[in-house]
Amino acid sequence: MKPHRATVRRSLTAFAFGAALVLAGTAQYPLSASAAEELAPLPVKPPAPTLKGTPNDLPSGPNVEPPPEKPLPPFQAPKGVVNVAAGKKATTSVKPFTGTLDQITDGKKEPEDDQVVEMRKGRQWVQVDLGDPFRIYAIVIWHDHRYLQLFHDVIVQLADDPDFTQNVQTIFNNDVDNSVGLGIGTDKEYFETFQGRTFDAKGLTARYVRCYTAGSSLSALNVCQEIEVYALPAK
Ligand SMILES: [Ca+2]
Repeated sequence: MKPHRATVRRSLTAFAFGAALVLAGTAQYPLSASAAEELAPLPVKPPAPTLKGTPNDLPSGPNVEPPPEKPLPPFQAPKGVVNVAAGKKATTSVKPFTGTLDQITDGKKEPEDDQVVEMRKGRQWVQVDLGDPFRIYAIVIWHDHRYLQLFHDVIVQLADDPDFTQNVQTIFNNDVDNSVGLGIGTDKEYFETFQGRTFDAKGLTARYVRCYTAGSSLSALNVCQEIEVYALPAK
């Protein structure tokens, strides 16, 4: 008995669909990066560079990156990421004595004295509550680019709770002697320019972002101008 014409058509359709799946399967990995998450330069609006110039006696050493001679190339992140930290609530380990907490996420990071939030010396942190969990690809932090300097014990962490006890993930740590007590860091100290510093968060999901510092090569005080968090909604 001959198969009904509709049955043949269905079989052919099923075969074609199956073949398409096989083809898609073989190309899955290159496609997932380019189609699902096509990369684009991070949409950062950098501030103006400082006019104060480069000092002659900059610190150096095996754990110090030399200052960049030209602007760094833009960080590549999935197309569509936005700064989800803009206008969000910031908190600090100690009340700032200069500036206010809303300045951490107000979008302003020019090399001007009234755009730097200052806290007392010691190990301090600045934290942003994104309000919801996000898939975070990049965190850009400007501590203080008025003067070229190294910030000590820079540790950038993500977590699910404001006390940093749940799902804590460290994405940068240059505390090489574990003076902060969060583990030995293997990242280098870096000179901060007008580009701030971009930390690769690799698409990790979190609601809270925290950054520690313990002074800089110029001052024992702790400072922060802006924290930007480029992310997509959590899946
Ligand atoms: Ca600011």
